[in-house]
Amino acid sequence: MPQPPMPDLIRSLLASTARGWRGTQVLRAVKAPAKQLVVFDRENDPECRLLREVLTELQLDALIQPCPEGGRRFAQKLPRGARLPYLIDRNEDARLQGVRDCLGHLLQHYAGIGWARHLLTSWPMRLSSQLASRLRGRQGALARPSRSPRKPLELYSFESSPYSRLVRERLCELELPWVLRSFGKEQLSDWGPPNLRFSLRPWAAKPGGRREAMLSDTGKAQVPYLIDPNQGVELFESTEILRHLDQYYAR
Ligand SMILES: N[C@@H](CCC(=O)N[C@@H](CS)C(=O)NCC(=O)O)C(=O)O
Repeated sequence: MPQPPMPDLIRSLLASTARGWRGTQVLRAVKAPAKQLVVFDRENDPECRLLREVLTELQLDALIQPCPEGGRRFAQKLPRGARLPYLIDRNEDARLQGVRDCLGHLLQHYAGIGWARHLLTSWPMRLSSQLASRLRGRQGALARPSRSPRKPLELYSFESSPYSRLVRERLCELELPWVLRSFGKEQLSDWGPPNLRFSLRPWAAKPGGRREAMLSDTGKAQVPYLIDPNQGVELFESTEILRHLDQYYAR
């Protein structure tokens, strides 16, 4: 299977390393809200990254509405001058902007640890997230001409996944709405690539977990995994997913 260009992959790996691989492990799988969370997001924005890391760590799904620089598709739905990330939580009738308020809301309402937002938005967090953004350059930051899909796409991903980041960047540049299916590691033996788990024993998915469900549906537990209901396809490999997005949605 063709791999993404090595320099690109290495810079993605370094970006995750700059963040200490936050957004990898599910720290507390919280109860899914009845109504889907909506996040207006820019993939390469340092503050948006801090919010997405917490989505992975709480195993929360969300509809992502990308707002790259120069993009209008979703940005025009925001109130004038609103800051990213921008979170809509219809369960609590809440609209929050900026990472402190968005994180405070998620951590308080879904995990009961609102106080943690001070830690998670402290200057070392912000600085290392800025470094991660620098390492990715302008990827995932600028809008490119695209066709709007009829239905949102669906992507299984966890925040630090170096391969999934490449796909998320393209979704952002093309302003394609997508539902994040949070696929953080559910146990220590999930760490590592799909064919080389960092575990001495034969790997088994966590019973009742998301890897177990994906394995039984598709025969694999791997991300990125894209479902495109508009084209009726389900794809696993990052290079194939990027090709698909360019073919059907880039202008
Ligand atoms: N060749 C694949 C590699 C994908 C890959 O290694 N994904 C890792 C995460 S970055 C994975 O699925 N690990 C197993 C897991 O998380 O359970 C691609 O280009 O998409």
